[in-house]
Amino acid sequence: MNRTVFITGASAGFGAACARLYAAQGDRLVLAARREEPLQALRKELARQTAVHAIALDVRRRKAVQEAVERLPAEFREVDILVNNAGLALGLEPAHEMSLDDWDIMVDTNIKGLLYCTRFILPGMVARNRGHIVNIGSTAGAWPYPGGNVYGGTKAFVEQFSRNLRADLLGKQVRVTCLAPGMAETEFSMVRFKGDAAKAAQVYADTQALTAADVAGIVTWVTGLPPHVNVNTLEVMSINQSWGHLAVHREAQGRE
Ligand code: NDP
Ligand code: 8X3
Repeated sequence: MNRTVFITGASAGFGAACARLYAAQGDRLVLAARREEPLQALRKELARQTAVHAIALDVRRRKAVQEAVERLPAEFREVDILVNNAGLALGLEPAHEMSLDDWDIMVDTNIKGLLYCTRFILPGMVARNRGHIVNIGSTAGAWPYPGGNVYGGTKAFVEQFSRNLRADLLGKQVRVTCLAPGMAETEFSMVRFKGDAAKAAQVYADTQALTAADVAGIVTWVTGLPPHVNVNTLEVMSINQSWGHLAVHREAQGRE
């Protein structure tokens, strides 16, 4: 489609799946993530289909994000679509046991990293009066669960920030969407459980979760709608996932 798409967290999961779908549509790609090896492998794979610029980038580093955007080669400079996807959960312990370092990393990546990418790319979109930002939220931003403490909090931020961007951008042809998926099988749980493959596998055992390709299909769909149509917030789950009832503590259960 000849658009320029900037995808953060493109080395795995949703980001890599989005890259593959946009490449198949003929869009130009800017792919960003920390790990060079998977990023370069993806760049090589997709370079057969489209123009690809890969950047080893930690979105938590404000200056590095600024330089990455300012130094985009001319062909990639006019970003039409920003997929703010880089993010992670770390740990599933209750708040009083969680690592403060892990909380910092989630806030720095899921909130501040997303802000840096937005703030450096958005002015160009406004100047061109053309663009679409897709922020990847989560069902965890709306529905609390034990151990979701700060991760869910960061995703609630993503949803409200997305709405506030819409408020600021009224009158401009720049769209903003918050896509909030539920459980999806990617490297997400391996990261959350710090490489414990057995624990990660349990999350997806005996069920069909969303796939990265499912989520990428939705991202490419919302960005392919007519330019006057803005999907504000979209929550998506596997048919196999739903809400639990509210928890009640009972003395008879002997819980402290
Ligand atoms: P993956 O772990 O498979 O992919 C996460 C991506 O984010 C990787 O490419 C990783 O690359 C990148 N990333 C992490 N930290 C940074 C950083 N500091 N700078 C740049 N890139 C970074 O997970 P998913 O694809 O599942 O997750 C993508 C997004 O979707 C996240 O925001 C996640 O919170 C959200 N999400 C996931 C759900 C799920 O169940 N899987 C459901 C709902 C939302 P690298 O390590 O190379 O930097
Ligand atoms: C990822 C989905 O339910 O593990 O955002 O928080 S969940």
